[in-house]
Amino acid sequence: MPDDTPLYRPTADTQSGHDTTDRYTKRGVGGETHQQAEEAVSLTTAQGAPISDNQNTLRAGARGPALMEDFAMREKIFHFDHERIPERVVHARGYGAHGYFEVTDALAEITSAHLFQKAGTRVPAFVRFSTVAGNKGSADLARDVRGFAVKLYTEEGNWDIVGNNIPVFFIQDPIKFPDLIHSVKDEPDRGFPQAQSAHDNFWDFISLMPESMHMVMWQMSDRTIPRSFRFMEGFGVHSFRFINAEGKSTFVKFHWKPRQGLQSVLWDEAVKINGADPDYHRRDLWKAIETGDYPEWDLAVQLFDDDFADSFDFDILDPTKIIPEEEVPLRVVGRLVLNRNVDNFFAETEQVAFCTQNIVPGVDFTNDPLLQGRNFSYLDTQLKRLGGPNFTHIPINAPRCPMHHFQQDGHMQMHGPKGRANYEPNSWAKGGPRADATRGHRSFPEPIEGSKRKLRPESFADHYSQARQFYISQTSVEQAHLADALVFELSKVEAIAIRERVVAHLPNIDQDLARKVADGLGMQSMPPAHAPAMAPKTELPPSDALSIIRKGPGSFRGRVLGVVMTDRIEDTLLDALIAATEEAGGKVVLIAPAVGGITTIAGRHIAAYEKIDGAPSVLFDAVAILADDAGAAELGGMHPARCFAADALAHGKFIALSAEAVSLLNAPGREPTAQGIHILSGPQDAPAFLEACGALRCWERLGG
Ligand code: HDD
Repeated sequence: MPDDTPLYRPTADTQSGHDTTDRYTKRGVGGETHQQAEEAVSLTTAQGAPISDNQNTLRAGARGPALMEDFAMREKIFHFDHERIPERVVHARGYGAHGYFEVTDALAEITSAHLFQKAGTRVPAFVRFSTVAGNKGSADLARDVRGFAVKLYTEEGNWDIVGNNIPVFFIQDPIKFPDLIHSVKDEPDRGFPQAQSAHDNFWDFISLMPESMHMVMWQMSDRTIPRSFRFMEGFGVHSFRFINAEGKSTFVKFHWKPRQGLQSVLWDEAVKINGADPDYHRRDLWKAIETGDYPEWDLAVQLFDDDFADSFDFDILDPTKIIPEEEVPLRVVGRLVLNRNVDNFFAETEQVAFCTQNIVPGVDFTNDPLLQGRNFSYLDTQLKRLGGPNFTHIPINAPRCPMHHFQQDGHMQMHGPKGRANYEPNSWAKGGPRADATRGHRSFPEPIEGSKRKLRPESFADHYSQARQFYISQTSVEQAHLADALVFELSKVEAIAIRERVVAHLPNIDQDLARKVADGLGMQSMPPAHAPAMAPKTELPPSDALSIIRKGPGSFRGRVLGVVMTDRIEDTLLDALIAATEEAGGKVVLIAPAVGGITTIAGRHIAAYEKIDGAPSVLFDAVAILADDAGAAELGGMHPARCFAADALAHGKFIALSAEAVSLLNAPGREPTAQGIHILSGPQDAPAFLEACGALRCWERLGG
């Protein structure tokens, strides 16, 4: 029977030739429009069959049922239904980029690693930064440790340095890792809080684990609210070994030092950034790379021998301890440059599989128990997450050097080995690869003796000395932030006994810190100090290397100036600010009451990057407000503009104002004559303002 229902056939407007340029590149911040027009190609199924209609499911009659025979629709929905893979159990939220690692100082006498034989050797690298506790969709500015995982694609296999932005860890034994992570993640009965340690379960666990106290000091410092991935250090944490051609072992610790300098945000900024731009860190890295401002890190090593290890105050196998830079100096041996964003987030950043046991000849493990446990865990987790043993076939995980082995089959096998030999030894003419005693990885033949027991060595028993050393190494501003962070976190803990148990550890670190936290919590009396397993040493000297502020960059390079502008502003002033910022190696983001932009006094139209509501001052390293009297009045009538100014002031930002914009700071509690505020009388004042911005924050205004 003819089906005479009138047909309306919706079609997609995908090929109509609209010029949909990228919001970001459109604005000329840099880079080229990367969505070049592609030659039209036919849409096909995954099996390659061309598809005639991508808008309508096959139907029996115009208003009849859908037919399961529509293989194109079924394949599309089937694939969609299976798009998600399990997120990482920790470090689920992360962001990656490609680059390279270049050796700047050969280490041939220390390690036989091919990579380090001569200066100038370059290998491709992929780095993934992450938070630890939050789920994949959590906000970037959670107070949390940051993962700093580096994969080096060397000529002798992939070498993964799976580190953090903190050089120590919470626990000494891997058997406690599931407990640590369970405690910090959302509580199982209620499913919250997400991505934060400020809750009972975490602090309950911590209060019962004195070995975590050193890490807790780092965690409560501004290290866990970095301004950007670009401004963080990275650490391999454990002691590893380098082995040279003669088989001699040297202990080594790895440090990544950002050439951009260190920088963190204030807690109040972190809270607000999470609302204004939950993708702040990933956007920052993506933008920097997209605009050619490639972040770089030096790789520095601390090298030491058995004699130092034996004489060191602590056990070099204990991952809750650092070796102060003053005791074993850093030697810079290479640089890491990130210069290419991923093409596809899932294929690369999500599927990348880091494994601590990925090392190369010339590098070896130590008996750090945490490292030994990690070597099991990472391989195991990839099986679950990536679905089978062939995850090394995924391009981001595949070595860039030749590999030959007899492994075969399994889910998603991508290799097609040829020939008959799939075992070794064999006697076939083309018998395949053989172990190579000369080039192959050799473990350091460390003599091992002792009885098989579950124990924790005595040399791991000092839990407070380095916690104290960290605390006394901070500037007074940083010490105050650390105490405030403890007060904040413990104020979210409901069980008073847990609060008290945490505070009871603090006198073993520093009496003053303990008092500040107890007062901040409004405790009636100080709980008795926890009895330490080993008396803390109070004589460890402060180390400048442990402070962020003492390692500031002293330059505005790589930083961002937010400029609020209104109609009728002076062209020369705006141009001078932009020029001075670029001269200093920074970038400008233009903000206006409407995103369409403003018209200058000379009649020039200038497009804005942001509407003021979407660009609070917490997103910028320094700010400027350019307005004439009418513009200042317009801004004064806008709540977001008033908050912009008030926050910039409260957060110690360097602020530049046109003379007329001063009125925006003229309110009770706002002091336009305070330090760090530059009133620009003309374009000639712009360079001095940018020079001042190199200090990044006017600590004096914050009482520092
Ligand atoms: Fe871990 C992921 C760093 C202890 C078990 N870890 C993971 C990542 C980083 C670290 C950066 C994310 C890698 C990526 O971006 O994909 N982990 C550390 C550091 C530790 C540490 C610096 C202490 C020094 N981890 C640790 C222990 C265990 C694990 C003790 C288990 C016994 N870590 C894992 C894991 C993860 C992981 C479950 C989750 C996803 C993955 O491995 O690939 O296996």
